[in-house]
Amino acid sequence: MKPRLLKIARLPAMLDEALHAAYEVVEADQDGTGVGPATADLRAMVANGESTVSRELIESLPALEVIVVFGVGYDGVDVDAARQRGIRITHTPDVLTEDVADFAMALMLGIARNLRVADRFTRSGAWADGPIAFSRKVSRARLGIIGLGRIGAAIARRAEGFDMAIAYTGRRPQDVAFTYYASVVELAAAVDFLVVAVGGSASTHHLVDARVLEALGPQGYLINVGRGSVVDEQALAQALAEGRLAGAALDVYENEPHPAPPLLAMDNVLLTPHMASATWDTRRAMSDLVMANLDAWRTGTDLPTPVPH
Ligand code: NAP
Ligand code: 8YV
Repeated sequence: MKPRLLKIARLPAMLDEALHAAYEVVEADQDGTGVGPATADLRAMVANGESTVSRELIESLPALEVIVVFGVGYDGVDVDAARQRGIRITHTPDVLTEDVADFAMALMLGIARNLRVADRFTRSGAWADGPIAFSRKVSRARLGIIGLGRIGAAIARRAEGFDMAIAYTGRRPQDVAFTYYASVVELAAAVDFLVVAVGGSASTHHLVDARVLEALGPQGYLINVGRGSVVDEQALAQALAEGRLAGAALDVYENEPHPAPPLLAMDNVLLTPHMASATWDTRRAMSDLVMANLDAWRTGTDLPTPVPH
């Protein structure tokens, strides 16, 4: 008989198929609601970067042994509650790094070179009345990265190819050639493009607030491929509306799938639907890693990618 597994995420069909082949899959909402009463034998759960695995949900699953996250960010999981129960957590680091870094560059180029407006300008025929307005140069500009981890470092490597002057912030300086700023405000004041590559946590909540946006200034651009919770979206919308920021390109939001409504009407804002890792290659690799972690859990071998302690 197949073991039962709780799935609280929308997953690619290729992963759904693999899960259904090996497990009896019990589906619930992204926060685990709707799981139903038969939870006593649910020993494994599959979630994603957008799922909420609360203490309450964990406590409602007496047999739970492992939480397997399809995604590198696991800020939705109550890690303390899981650890107190000895429940292990896995995620999918590394395999998505290149795609997310590529996408950060795409967002930066897209907003600076006005691709949204340019596409509309070309399609509408407005071009016949004269050339499009000038846009902003990216090569040789100053780039600030919040969170020089796997993805942040991959963004830096790409930006080196654009001859950008690279600076970063994090909880501590690293042994790298880039300029370190201990505070996000200082970093923002020193750059043209500020990229969020840090995950969600209590310590990163609203790290980019009104003060940081003020420091980035009317010529500055904000790009977010990290987590929506890192940016105060209301303050961002206000700064953009008042011309205190040049533009923003966002892949993640505080309240997904609903970007703050004022952002939707702004031409100097590029919005994408949390898709930075969504290529066939990467989603296949993430799916394989989810299955590898589940297989290891079932056979009692070392989990390939447990979350760090
Ligand atoms: P990572 O290697 O753990 O990098 C995160 C970095 O953030 C670390 O280097 C850490 O550096 C820094 N950091 C942590 N707390 C901080 C704080 N309070 N202030 C400043 N910096 C802090 O993780 P990753 O693989 O690069 O992934 C990063 C995040 O990207 C994920 O957690 C996820 O939220 C997001 N992501 C988004 C997408 C998407 O679809 N848009 C896809 C994948 C990942 P220090 O330890 O030196 O502080
Ligand atoms: C995914 C992510 O979009 O890895 C993460 O942390 O946010 C993304 O790769 C997500 O986990 C899948 O829904």
